[in-house]
Amino acid sequence: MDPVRIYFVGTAGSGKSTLTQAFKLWMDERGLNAITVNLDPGVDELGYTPDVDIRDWVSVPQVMAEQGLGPNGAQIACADIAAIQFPEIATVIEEFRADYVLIDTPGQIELFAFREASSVFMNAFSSQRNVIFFVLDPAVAKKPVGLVSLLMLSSSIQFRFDAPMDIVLSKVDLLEVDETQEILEMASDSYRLQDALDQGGMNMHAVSATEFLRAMESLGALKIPKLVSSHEMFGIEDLYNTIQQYFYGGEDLRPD
Ligand SMILES: Nc1nc2c(ncn2[C@@H]2O[C@H](COP(=O)(O)OP(=O)(O)OP(=O)(O)O)[C@@H](O)[C@H]2O)c(=O)[nH]1
Ligand SMILES: [Mg+2]
Repeated sequence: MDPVRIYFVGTAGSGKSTLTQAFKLWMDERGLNAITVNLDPGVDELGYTPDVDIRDWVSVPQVMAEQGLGPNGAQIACADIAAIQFPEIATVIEEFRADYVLIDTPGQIELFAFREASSVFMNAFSSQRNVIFFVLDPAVAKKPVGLVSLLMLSSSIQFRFDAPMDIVLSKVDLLEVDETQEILEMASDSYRLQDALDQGGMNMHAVSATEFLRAMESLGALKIPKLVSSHEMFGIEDLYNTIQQYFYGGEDLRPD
């Protein structure tokens, strides 16, 4: 069967790489055939050894040295160079014949969210079985204004890619139970989010703000986040079950 590609996308430091690693460990322990792919040409220390690493084709330090660019310019140049290499990288990934391809995306989310390279990557494969997990950093998400910004970012990613997407609240081990509960409520209910913004001193009773939040809700940008702690290996099964529902009608394909 065609592999499922699972993209972990989120703002810098939200926990993408740690979750990629934890997911791989979880799958290995259950005899599932998964590989990891690093798509960040600028990362220095990943914390794990990916099976396929974009830095073997193009890397930020190399482009900075060769083209005399600063780190941000080099990131963009790398994305464009990488786009040319993606057919070859996709072939390498497909040669693993894995059932699950876990894809760790760049810390600078705009490289994935806004540049053409990410669509080129997704379309480089022979099948289109993709799922996106948008990772919320609890340090940002626990403030209502921060949460709205993250959900807007997640909507722009949903708008751009034709793939099922779920919201994941990472590092829940760092949150108190009531903080987690509050984020769950705000992220899935525009009235609750509006109240929280009001209490934070934002004038969210303006008609435009109300309409904006309702529009986000009706577009499906507000949904209950999945809770995960990679450090405690918590919530990974829930993500796995979500994937099974999208692609296998809920059937669990774990070996007996
Ligand atoms: N307590 C706790 N910390 C976590 C967890 N997951 C990640 N972290 C920490 O959060 C920090 C960032 O994690 P990364 O996995 O590197 O995040 P990232 O999104 O890959 O970061 P960039 O690639 O730089 O954008 C690290 O210090 C991790 O140890 C978790 O489940 N619990
Ligand atoms: Mg990372």
